[in-house]
Amino acid sequence: MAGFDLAEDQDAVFEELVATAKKEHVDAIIIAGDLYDRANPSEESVKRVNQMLFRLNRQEGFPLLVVSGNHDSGVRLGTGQEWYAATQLYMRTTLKDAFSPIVIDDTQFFLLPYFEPYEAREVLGDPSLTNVNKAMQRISKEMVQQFDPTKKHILVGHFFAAGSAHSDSETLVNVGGLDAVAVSDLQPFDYVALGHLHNRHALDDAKVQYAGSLLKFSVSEAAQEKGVYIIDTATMQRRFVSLAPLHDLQHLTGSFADFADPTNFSEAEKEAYTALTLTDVEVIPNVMAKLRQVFPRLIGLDRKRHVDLGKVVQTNVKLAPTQLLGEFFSQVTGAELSEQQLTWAKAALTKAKGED
Ligand SMILES: [Mn+2]
Repeated sequence: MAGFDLAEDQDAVFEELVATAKKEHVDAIIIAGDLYDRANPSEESVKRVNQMLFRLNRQEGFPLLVVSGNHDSGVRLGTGQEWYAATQLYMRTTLKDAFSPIVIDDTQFFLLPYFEPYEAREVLGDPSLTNVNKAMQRISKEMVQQFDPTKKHILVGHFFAAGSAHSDSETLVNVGGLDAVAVSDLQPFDYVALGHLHNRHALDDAKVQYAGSLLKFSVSEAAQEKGVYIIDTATMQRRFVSLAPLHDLQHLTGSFADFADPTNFSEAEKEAYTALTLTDVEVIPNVMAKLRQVFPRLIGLDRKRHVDLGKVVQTNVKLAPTQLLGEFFSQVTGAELSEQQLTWAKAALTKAKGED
């Protein structure tokens, strides 16, 4: 993220996840994709993911229910899934394998990896499945036929779910060009555990839940609380358990003087991945280097826009250009032009006149 390697953060949150799973005595762990952020991940990433799966499944003894996401290569990830199943590492990476449920105790788990509409047309032999929503209606029907009425039924998926009301209008479910599954089509299941969106609050539904990412991966996620959901299959009630990151991700707004003074911040704040918005209007030489002395994990820096064009009032256009500029500047920023700024303005004006 922003050039920072998140390996130690991932390892730390993974340890918390393991501790939580042991403390809660979970019977299985769902991983709803993505496992990687690209189809061809680095050797280091492959090694790390394999170690995590090995730890959870072989060392801690948890059954795992895994589907691939849109960033994963289903083919690469799925290599070996037949023999992983021998130790209850259940992995599904292609649509055709999604229809036979995994049974653990009182529950049937339907593992549906990320899929494209063309796969649904191929696998189900139905050319009318032109988008993910239509495909999901059909997939859901197929899965319902596999329902054992004496068991609970959980769908594990990786897709964009939208709205709570189903509409026949395709435009409604293809928001922003994203093929979305209507939540109403998921109602046959007792619970739907989804991967894909980083925000666990992306959808508000009684039985459809995004887990959200384990870490904050962008400034837009700064306010989100990350963690895991514990599902009780007897009641289908879910409970969120937050996992604290090794380094938080924060977005702060203030003056350079405030940020440059390390005594204004706690150790945790200084160690956090930090995006700063400066309220200053002046040029600050070497600003990044200076702020990195306080916030070594600086991931972004911008300026608060002071200009408020709504404040511009009628102005006497017969004023000299520099006077006019000075008036405009003070109206929109609330500050006077400095000597330096006035010099720059004059130089620019001279140059512009010369070019005429
Ligand atoms: Mn995804």
